[in-house]
Amino acid sequence: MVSDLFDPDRWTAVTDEFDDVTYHRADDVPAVRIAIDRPAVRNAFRPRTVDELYAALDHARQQADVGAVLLTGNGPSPTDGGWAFSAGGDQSIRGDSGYEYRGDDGADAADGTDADTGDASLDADTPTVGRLHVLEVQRLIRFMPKPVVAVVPGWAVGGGHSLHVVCDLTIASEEHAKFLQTDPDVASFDGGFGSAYLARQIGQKKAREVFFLGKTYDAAAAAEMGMVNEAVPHDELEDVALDWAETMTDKSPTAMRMLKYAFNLADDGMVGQQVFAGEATRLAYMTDEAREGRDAFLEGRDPDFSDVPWHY
Ligand code: S0N
Repeated sequence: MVSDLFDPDRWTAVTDEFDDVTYHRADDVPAVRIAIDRPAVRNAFRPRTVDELYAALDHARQQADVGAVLLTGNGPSPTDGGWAFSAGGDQSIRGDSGYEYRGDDGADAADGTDADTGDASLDADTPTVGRLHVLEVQRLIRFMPKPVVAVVPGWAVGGGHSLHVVCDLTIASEEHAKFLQTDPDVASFDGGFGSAYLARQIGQKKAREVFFLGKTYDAAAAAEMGMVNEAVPHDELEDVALDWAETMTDKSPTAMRMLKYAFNLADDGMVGQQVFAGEATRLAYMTDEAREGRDAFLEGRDPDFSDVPWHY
């Protein structure tokens, strides 16, 4: 079962090759749903989960006919019925230098490869360096040229909280969503988007409160603070999220892309400029002026830009 909130009549699986993530495409909206599928541990992510999230998000990024991504967590928990977006990094496999592949569940596959990675070079005797590669997922969400909506049915905690922060929009369950930063409790700290970008959203005092006091906020409080766009009844969560996707994907793809990068630009420094400028260059390549520059080079002649107006 994917999720009690998931309507199987509206979605088709893109792949069933993942273990920790489900990935579906909507039948009537150009949107995808990517969900962490470890509800028994509040959708905490292990390295495999992060790899699969990255693969699904990167696939969605490259689909020219997909205009919005819904990122969520499946539920409820088979153990106690609890709901979660994600409780962050799986503490049971956190090593001394990060989230290590080695020994993440202690199991090797029958063919001798690591059961969690499928990588023959990573076995229990191979020293590994931990990676915080969830940051690569954060960057993919940040730079993806289409909106990503965090659909929060329950707990968003630690690195799971950071994931919702970096998404373009957040919609949350009125009854079950809870937002909590435990990073300083487990000697972890997201000094990037999870904290600094959160401060952009809710202000410095409130962001410091989230991390320094570690209070739990419900969806209404999180919406009041400005880190959640809307709190909706639990049973309607995914329907409303899909409505949002439909609304956004009816709009101009170019305008949506340029707006996302424009919103990012002020906070992303030279990288933000690079991403925004890359899109400007892509648009410029579509003009007669660019075609003339290219053709003149290929034809070994001087370019003739005399017909190109100097816009004012
Ligand atoms: C989520 C909490 C508050 C839920 O409490 P609740 O409802 O009482 O349920 P529990 O009984 O506690 O949990 C149910 C089962 O789920 C397991 N579980 C929950 N969270 C995790 C987890 N993170 N890892 C492993 N297992 C988890 C419980 O153990 C329980 O299992 P059973 O039934 O077998 O006992 C509560 O569970 C809680 O506080 N969880 C821990 C939250 C936490 O501290 N997360 C880690 C925070 N740190 C990170 O996420 C890493 C940071 C990181 O990735 C990063 C680093 C650098 C830069 C950026 C980042 C980034 O944040 O992205």
